[in-house]
Amino acid sequence: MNAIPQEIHAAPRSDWTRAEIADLFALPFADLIVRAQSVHRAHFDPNQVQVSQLLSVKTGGCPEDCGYCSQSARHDTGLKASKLMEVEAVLAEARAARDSGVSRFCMGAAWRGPKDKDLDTVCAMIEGVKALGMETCVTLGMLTGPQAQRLKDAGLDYYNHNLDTSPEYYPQIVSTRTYQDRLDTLEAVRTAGMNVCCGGIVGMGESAGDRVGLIHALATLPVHPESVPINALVQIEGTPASNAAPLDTLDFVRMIAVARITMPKSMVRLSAGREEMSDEAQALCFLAGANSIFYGPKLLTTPNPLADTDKALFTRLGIAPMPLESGDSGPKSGEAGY
Ligand code: SAM
Ligand code: DTB
Ligand code: SF4
Repeated sequence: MNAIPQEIHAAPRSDWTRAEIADLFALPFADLIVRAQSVHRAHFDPNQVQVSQLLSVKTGGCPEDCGYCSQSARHDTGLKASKLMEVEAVLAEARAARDSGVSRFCMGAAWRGPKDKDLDTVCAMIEGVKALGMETCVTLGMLTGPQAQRLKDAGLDYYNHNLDTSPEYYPQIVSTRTYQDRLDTLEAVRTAGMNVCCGGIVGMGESAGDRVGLIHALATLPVHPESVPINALVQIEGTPASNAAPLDTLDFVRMIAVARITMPKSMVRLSAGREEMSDEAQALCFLAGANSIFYGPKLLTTPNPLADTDKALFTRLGIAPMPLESGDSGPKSGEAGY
């Protein structure tokens, strides 16, 4: 425990070793949590949580084979596929989200990567959401450099693209794109000057070493992602990953804590999986340094806690939604929001 005083104010490092990260995971639970909370308090208001809302703007029928995903055309999940939404329909959803106090609107599309024609439509969505005064995030699959630049020019604040798991376990989960493809997309997003949102999933049957490997891959990126979503697998019937043993909640909390310690200035998002978590489990995640959630009744295709449930949780815990200027970037409106 003597490492805390020097560590808490330390600048972010990109030279973490796997051994150091494994040592963090191996700490007694209380030592790990107090260390994560100390780092968290050095960089953030511990009683504020950023809230974003998700919308699937193009659902299902995806050619990729990601083993966890409801939207892959290769898995029989019973999901109804739909075409890219009209811009006006998306803006109506964004307006409703803004009016309920949401500050960042995240749009997802079930593509391997966007076609140039579709990118025109997504750019119009981004411009429209920006005009509503919200931050924007999209997740559209793989990007080329010029595609990333187009999104930046449309005013995009964040691009979400996850590494999902360790480089070693990854081939067991996805075969249609490589880990290097994902790193290349992340580099294109960085080069275009956008904020990176990048994390992964826990609970897909990975080993403890794979969790170390995912954190290592994220924390040794040249610049840490501004936003790190940690997803607990939402088990979808018909997907290969749904056969994995259920995730131990305390292992999930450890993942959040190690992400917080290794990427001290990043927003760590308690992402998918909250629907199955108790208030107490979520409170432990916040204690471990999570400071962002998805808000609203749906993630992309699966349920999320209802807004009133989250408001009650925040009240129980004395948590306030993070005002825009306290977050990782974006417009400085000064408004607090859900
Ligand atoms: N199609 C794009 C892509 O994969 O690059 C964007 C959308 S994709 C659904 C975004 C991320 O959601 C995935 O990379 C994965 O990390 C997460 N995700 C998808 N299905 C999930 C599930 N069942 N449980 C937890 N996380 C999931
Ligand atoms: C991320 O890491 N998690 C979100 C967001 N980025 C796009 C998606 C979670 C999806 C959960 C399963 C579903 O709703 O289909
Ligand atoms: Fe397609 Fe994205 Fe789902 Fe993979 S995670 S199958 S790329 S929608």
